[in-house]
Amino acid sequence: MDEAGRLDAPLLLVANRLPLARQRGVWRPSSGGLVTALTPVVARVGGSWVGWDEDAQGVPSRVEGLNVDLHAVDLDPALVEGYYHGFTNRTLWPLFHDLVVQPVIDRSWWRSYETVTRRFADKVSEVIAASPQRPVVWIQDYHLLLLPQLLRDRFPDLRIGMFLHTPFPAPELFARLPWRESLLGGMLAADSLGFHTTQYRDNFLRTVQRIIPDATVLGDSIMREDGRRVRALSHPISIDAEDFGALARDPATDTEVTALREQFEGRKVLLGVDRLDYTKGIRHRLQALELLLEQRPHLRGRFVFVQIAVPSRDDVEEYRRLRTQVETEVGRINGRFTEPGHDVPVHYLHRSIDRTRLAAYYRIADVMCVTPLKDGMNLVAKEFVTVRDATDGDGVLLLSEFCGTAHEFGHDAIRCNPFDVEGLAMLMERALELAPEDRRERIARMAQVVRDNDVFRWVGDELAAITGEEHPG
Ligand code: ADQ
Repeated sequence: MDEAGRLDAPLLLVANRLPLARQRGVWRPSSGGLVTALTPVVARVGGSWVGWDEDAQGVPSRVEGLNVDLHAVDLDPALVEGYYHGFTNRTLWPLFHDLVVQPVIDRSWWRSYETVTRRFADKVSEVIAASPQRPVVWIQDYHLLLLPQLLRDRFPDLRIGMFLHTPFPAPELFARLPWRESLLGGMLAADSLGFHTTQYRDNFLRTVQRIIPDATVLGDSIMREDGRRVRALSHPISIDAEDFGALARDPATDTEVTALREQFEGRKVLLGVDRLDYTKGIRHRLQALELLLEQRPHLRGRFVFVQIAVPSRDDVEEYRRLRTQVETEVGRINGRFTEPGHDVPVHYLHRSIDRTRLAAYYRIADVMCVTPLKDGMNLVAKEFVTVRDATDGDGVLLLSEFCGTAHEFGHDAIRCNPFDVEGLAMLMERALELAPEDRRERIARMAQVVRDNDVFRWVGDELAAITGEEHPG
């Protein structure tokens, strides 16, 4: 990399999906944590992106708003069933999130996972063959843990990095996977492995020590029998803070803010913004809210709770069940606590919203509730403090201690244990009553952390590690 952080070779990103959605026949960039993080990166760095798309044949090679060449991996529905709806979403995802639901072990899903990885390796090999210069390959996430090994077999000198967007679990949890050696072996063929926190990185290193006897762990490096050295590093992912600040101050956001303030006039606003995923703790949050309304009658009618839930993985049984449970709970709370002639206490939006509206919701929230049971990082918390710091400097972040963001924000957020529903209800009340001066100081400090560690720092650190140029510390 040169001094401006530019690579000496083209970047080839590999992720489960292409960052695309087709709306009314038009291809657009999609939303979600991984895409939110990588879009500003590709805007600066460019390169190619290999990923799966349901409509692989129809994917264009470029899409407006995305500065990458797109290469679609075509998978037939039976493979998607085993690989995506099965192994990644029902085995790895719950296992990597500390079993907040029980992972399912199914050998046919594993075979699909292996087959899909070969398909990815074929597509990546095609792109490499067509590239005038050998690219740097950067693989994203738990869908592709086996891919480094397949690529290393084909291109021994390829520079390969991998970043895990989820937590990495403790060794005794990882050990439950019947394919634990293969998965670790797949990962260890990369040159560098990135994790959100030192805790996940240390879990990984301990897992390697326990499961791969020929690997020697020295500090943050793993020495392989063939003499290769693999780095395992903590690189917390982040957002484009400058861009979010500008969005917060945009006149279009002001217009949305005015409308929302009118809608909720006279009431405080508690806000939740999540993918509709069982890891995000939405049910515990609603239960805490119900308890608060039950035990603190004087607060009724004085606040509203807004839950924005992006539809997610609705082909998977556990996610369909979660949706029904959440909607039942919202209905029950509103049924119990709505006074005739008055607004409901819970507003529930099951949809994706555009960035301007999202920023407007962040701006009107008195308390942002980010209470996952387990979350690799959580970008919503970072977006919230950035938006507020760029505007009125006010607001409170109620933050689960079980997400990566909690490691960075320390006690400037109101930290909670979301499993303790009663305690969560008490902290919601405390957050509603926090003194203005205290609120402002906390927001300012958290926003500073995000500014100092934005997404460009993350990508710079990741790419430097892959190319072997990272600076210590
Ligand atoms: P996610 O689980 O998707 O990401 P998160 O980090 O919170 O979780 O990112 C969600 C993104 O989607 C945010 O940028 C947010 O603004 C956006 N979003 C949420 N609700 C929305 C809505 N209703 N409409 C539109 N946009 C919405 C995974 C991991 C995380 C990790 C990221 C990045 O689970 O732990 O932080 O990847 O590594």
